[in-house]
Amino acid sequence: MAGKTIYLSLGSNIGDRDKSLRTAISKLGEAKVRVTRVSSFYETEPVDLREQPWFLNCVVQGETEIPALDLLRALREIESRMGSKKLVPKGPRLIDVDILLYGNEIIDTPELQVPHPRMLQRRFVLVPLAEIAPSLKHPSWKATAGELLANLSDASVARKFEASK
Ligand code: PH2
Ligand code: MG
Ligand code: MG
Repeated sequence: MAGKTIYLSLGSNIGDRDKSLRTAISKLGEAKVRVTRVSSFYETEPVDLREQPWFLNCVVQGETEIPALDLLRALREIESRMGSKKLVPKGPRLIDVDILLYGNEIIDTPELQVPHPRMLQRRFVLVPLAEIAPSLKHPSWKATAGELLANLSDASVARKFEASK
């Protein structure tokens, strides 16, 4: 069975952010995700709730056979096993793994909305997404990821992160 191509957004703004992103990526197999591409890591200015530390964000492309809601639960499992706690909505966290796209599907349930409803307004999502999939175009979008980024009005900062070795 051919799997669905999925895109995930990963973020961390507490503790060793770089390590947390790498650990979460290495655990995606536990959620039955085969990782096919990983973007660079970007240091990004917090949006929505602005009074919090800057994030490290990246986007992962993968393939999976499991249904979207099972995937969501498996990703939550990874977050909580890593010790991540969401104390404040949109606030600081050790690791956040969000589903951006699940194939060409549109999902609109209380628990899960795909495409992620705010993804096209967010530089911290579109910069890494356009890096690994510039010509990606979901059927509900007017343009490709690269074109949407070129026309994005979000003025928040997203700069490439160079890990200290
Ligand atoms: N996540 C949020 C809220 N704000 N800002 C940035 N830069 N990166 C994030 O991952 C992020 C955010 C809620 O999940
Ligand atoms: Mg999030
Ligand atoms: Mg989340």
